[in-house]
Amino acid sequence: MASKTGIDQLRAIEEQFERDRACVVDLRSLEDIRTRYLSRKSGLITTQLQNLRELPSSERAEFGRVGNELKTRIEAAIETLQTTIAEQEKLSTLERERLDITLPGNRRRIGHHHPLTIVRNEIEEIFVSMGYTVEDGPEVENTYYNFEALNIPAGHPARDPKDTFYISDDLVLRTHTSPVQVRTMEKVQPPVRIICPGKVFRRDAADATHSPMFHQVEGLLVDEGITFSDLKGTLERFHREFFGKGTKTRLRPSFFPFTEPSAEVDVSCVFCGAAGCRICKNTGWIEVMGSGMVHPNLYSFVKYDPEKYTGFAFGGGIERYTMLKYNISDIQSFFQNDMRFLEQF
Ligand code: 2U9
Repeated sequence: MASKTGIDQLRAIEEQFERDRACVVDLRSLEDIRTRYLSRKSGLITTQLQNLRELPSSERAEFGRVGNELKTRIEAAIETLQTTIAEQEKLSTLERERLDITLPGNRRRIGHHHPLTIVRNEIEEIFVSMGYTVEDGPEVENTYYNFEALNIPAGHPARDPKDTFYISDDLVLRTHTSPVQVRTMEKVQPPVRIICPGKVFRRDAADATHSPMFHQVEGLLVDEGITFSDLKGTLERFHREFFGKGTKTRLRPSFFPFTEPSAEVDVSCVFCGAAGCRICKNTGWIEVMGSGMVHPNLYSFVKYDPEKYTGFAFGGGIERYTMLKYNISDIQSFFQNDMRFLEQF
């Protein structure tokens, strides 16, 4: 019969183990009791079994059997707990990270170009295909470039402060993109073939056809032997590309300080095909641009030889071209940022 005390101690360890295992809640606390009972050096079972040698030989066999059975039960219980807790932890991780794949996704709104940008790009592409480059310049401009060098001297009615935003006596918000052409001509000798799109500013009250800021595109071609028919051919080609093959272009005499002769430019009505409608006021024609041969006075400002070179220029509003292309009746729609309008493009 084994020593009562040794066996009792094993029973006490077993009872303690039962209490401890009821408190195990996760893999960490499980590891704690594994160490507490089974650690090679200091585990309660291990140290008990090491006492075997100190027992009288008659008790050793039973103590060893009972102790080893207890060790096996504790190992098995810890293994079972390990499997159960690992399974529970896996389930709770899955629950925590559960995805509801039936939820609708977050739809990304894909950005797109503003209608004015679409038309500006299209105009640029057409002129680039004809050998033009696109030039840019300051929106706050010196009166020299905005007026003087364009044959609009001091005192000219076109400089009236009721039409122009003056920042100081000699600084304005540019009223056209023509200063970009002057700046380019100062830098390069002919041949020059450029278009200048960009913002311009005029003191106009906002209504369906006017805005104090709008966009212009102006063009300039200077070389030897350039004639009025080159101007007409260029504008005809541009309008056919922009509005469609059947579009006709017509020039009517006009006046601008920077061109001589000057001409208003009409296209055959894009709405009725020149049959006559409300938009073209039954004329069959719609005015889209101004144009002319570069005034010889301008060449002296940029040191071009007026005996050697001639050139043509033209200018139109990008808003106007966009309104005609997309049948938009109010220029203010471009600036109101109403998604119901913008999403159509
Ligand atoms: C240089 C020489 C000549 C540009 C031109 C026009 C005629 C014209 C208006 C049309 C409608 C502006 O948007 S609008 O209000 N433009 O009528 N512009 S010729 O002539 C130039 C430009 C630069 C050096």
